[in-house]
Amino acid sequence: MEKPIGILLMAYGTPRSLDEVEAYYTHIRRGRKPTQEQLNELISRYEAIGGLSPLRKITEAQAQGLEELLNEAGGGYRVYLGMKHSSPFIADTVKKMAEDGITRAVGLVLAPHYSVMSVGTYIQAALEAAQSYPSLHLTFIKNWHVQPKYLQAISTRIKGTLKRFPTDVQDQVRVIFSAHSLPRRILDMGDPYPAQLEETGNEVAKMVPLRHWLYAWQSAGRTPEPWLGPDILDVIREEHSKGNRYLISCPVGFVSDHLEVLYDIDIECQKQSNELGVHLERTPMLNADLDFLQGLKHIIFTHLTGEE
Ligand code: FEC
Repeated sequence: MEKPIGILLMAYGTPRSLDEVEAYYTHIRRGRKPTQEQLNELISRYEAIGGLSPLRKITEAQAQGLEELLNEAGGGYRVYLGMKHSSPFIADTVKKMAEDGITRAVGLVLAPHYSVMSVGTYIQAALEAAQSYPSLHLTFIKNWHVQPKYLQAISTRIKGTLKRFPTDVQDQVRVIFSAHSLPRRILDMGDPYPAQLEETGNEVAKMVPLRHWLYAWQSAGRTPEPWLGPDILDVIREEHSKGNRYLISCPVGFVSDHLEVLYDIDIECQKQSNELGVHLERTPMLNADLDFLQGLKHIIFTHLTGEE
């Protein structure tokens, strides 16, 4: 029997319990332990969203759903999950693939936009691990921010979210497309990340179609160096000062419900909007919805047939 093609599906990862938060945070900080104050602050954010992030369960459902879709027309594909900051770590998953005898594999990160500091670090972790297994031929999909089914899935969710506003104000609603902020020094490296966020937003805006849309960065790290702006909280305040009272947050840089959406948008941005008297709604995340997973399947098939 022919060996299956392996799909190395890579995701951020999240702690399995509050006891694991310290190790997780230390890993994110590349081995530097957080202070007790930083740790308590992060734990309190997990508590505010119900104790833990749903990210792990959603990522697992995405992997399972994708494997089923890929194998719809017969077997031949096996999806392996590898996480950046929690187990199963990317390196362990690459090892497992090699031990299972996989010789051809495709790496795909569950984040649409490429930055050397985001997707680039996942690819680096996988490539480093793969060096020990020369029989494993591993190639990568670097970005998929304008893949039509992904854009369509976002557009559908914006149309649904617009209906939550009274009919007479729907043409005034402004959509804020956001992605995770990164240190501003990526701009000196000519990083494509900011341009890719705009490409996604502009394409979706054409599809819906939208009259008003803008861009923001969210969830900037708590480090002293400058991060990409404008921050979404400032954008909401700015829109309010211009008299705009109806906003949709569309966090296109993420695909799942998790801390950066459930806390940063649903709690922090919502609190500020309420105080200002702004009506803010958020588009539902793609999670393991079929329309999105069909898009991932398409991206993988296109990559494998060399059409990219
Ligand atoms: O739900 C969860 O448990 C996990 C949510 C989560 C996602 C996520 C995605 C991205 N991050 C990116 C970059 C950075 C950089 C730093 C950083 C720090 C954190 C911390 C937590 C955290 N991130 Fe994250 N990120 C998530 C969670 N992230 C918790 C630590 C506390 C804090 O700063 O809030 C700063 C590292 C440092 O201190 O040196 C940089 C990027 C993404 C989107 C792409 C991707 O998914 O990989 C970029 C989900």
